[in-house]
Amino acid sequence: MRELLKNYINGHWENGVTTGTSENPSDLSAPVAEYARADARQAEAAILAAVDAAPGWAMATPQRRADALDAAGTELLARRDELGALLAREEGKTLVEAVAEAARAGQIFKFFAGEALRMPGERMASLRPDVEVEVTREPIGVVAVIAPWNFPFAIPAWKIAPALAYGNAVVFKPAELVPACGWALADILSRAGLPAGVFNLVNGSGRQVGRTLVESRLVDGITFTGSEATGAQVLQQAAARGAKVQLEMGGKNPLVVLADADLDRAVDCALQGAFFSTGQRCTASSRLVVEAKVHDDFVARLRKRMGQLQVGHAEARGTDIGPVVSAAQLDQDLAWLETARAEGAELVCGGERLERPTRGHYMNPALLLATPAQRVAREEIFGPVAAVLRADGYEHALALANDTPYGLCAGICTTSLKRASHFRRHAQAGMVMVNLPTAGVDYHVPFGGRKASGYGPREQGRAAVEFYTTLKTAYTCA
Ligand code: TXE
Repeated sequence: MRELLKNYINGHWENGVTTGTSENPSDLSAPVAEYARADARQAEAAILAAVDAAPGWAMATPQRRADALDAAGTELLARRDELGALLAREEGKTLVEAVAEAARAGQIFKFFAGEALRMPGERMASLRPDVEVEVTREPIGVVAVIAPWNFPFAIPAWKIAPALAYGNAVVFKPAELVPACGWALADILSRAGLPAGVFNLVNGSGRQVGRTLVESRLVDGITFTGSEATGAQVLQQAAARGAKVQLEMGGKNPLVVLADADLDRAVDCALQGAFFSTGQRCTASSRLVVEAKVHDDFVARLRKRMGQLQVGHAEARGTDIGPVVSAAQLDQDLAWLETARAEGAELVCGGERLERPTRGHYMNPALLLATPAQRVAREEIFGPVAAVLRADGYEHALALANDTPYGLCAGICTTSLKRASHFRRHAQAGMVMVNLPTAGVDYHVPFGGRKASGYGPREQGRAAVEFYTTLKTAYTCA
């Protein structure tokens, strides 16, 4: 019998109310782990543990916080290969991508270990004589971390690390498809020198565990990444009780390709941005807006490169694109291709379910020629599917790029400094890329979007301080 992966509540490993199995999307005959599923009562116990631990952690010295985060970062980095293999097995991204993500999570903990020592503040002269004003930041208290499945190490890391660095206690709920990665992170944090209750893990359903975290009056802040529909519910419930909330909900990110672009580079950006990580990235380049003069050439070159991609087992050498994460997600991706056909979009290539030596959720990346009003050009698919839109010229391309309810990331491929600068200023997105894929970001700068892509302060980098702290203005008369 394999070890049951347990929940971590108040410094103890606990069984759940039921158990679940975590699947391997590359090989359905080789499940990843059995794990303990918590219910609402256990989620409440984790919240109470965090409430008890929060004041002590808030007053812990910056050095103590930094040391704990540094220890977690060191272990993540040292074990990147093994953790990457676990991530590839459970989520299906390739080994190369998965090892890089495990390392990224380690680097994020290291970054916030440093930030723990740099809690910002200001001291000013008052408008009144003999009075001084001091503006400081304090932790918000108990933070619920509700995470998605597509980056099971990096996204929890960029939420948990700043929460702890700035003195908050955490209750972490991973997505149901990736409980073993969530457990591995908790296992590392359980050895990092945190007092009991400062960090808690509860695996379980969104409806029970997630909802309990969102509705509890004892939770001061909720940081969520996931679908727009769930995000909207989280926002409503959190707002109803006045909790602080931060949401990241995906995108339909345009990559504009102008006629003056280095076309090979543009094709690289599109290939990497749209299809790597099986297209399961909120920053995926899912709308390719191509100037008419190079449209056909670009599509032909991209199609050729797509034909060379190896779709296969996430852990196999030479695999470029791993499987889709789950049966439901694969069905959803294939249903989108039906919608595309019904709407009149033209399938250039791909889009078939694939058989491989092991039974898994394999799919050939798909390229569509679409028009702006079609749903495949407007809604997030979250799979290896990209839609090409034809633009008459730069102004039209910019208008198409901005014609979306989302605003996470926007990219442009051009050799014109003038166009690149104009696009940087006028793209309605939280992040802009020039001659780069829309996916692939640094961890020391803000991450997040506008419009339907996000709500609340930005994540990552120094901007993270905004969500995880609250300001205090103190006046002192000598
Ligand atoms: O997301 P959910 P799912 C998109 C993508 C995908 C779709 C569904 O299109 O096909 O969302 O994926 C928890 N109260 N993205 O079902 O439901 C849930 O358990 C509190 C885009 O995984 O939004 C999980 O931990 N929590 C995306 C987290 O919320 C609840 C990344 C996200 O789950 C809850 C992932 C509730 N009522 C999916 N219901 C991106 N933006 O990158 C669920 N949860």
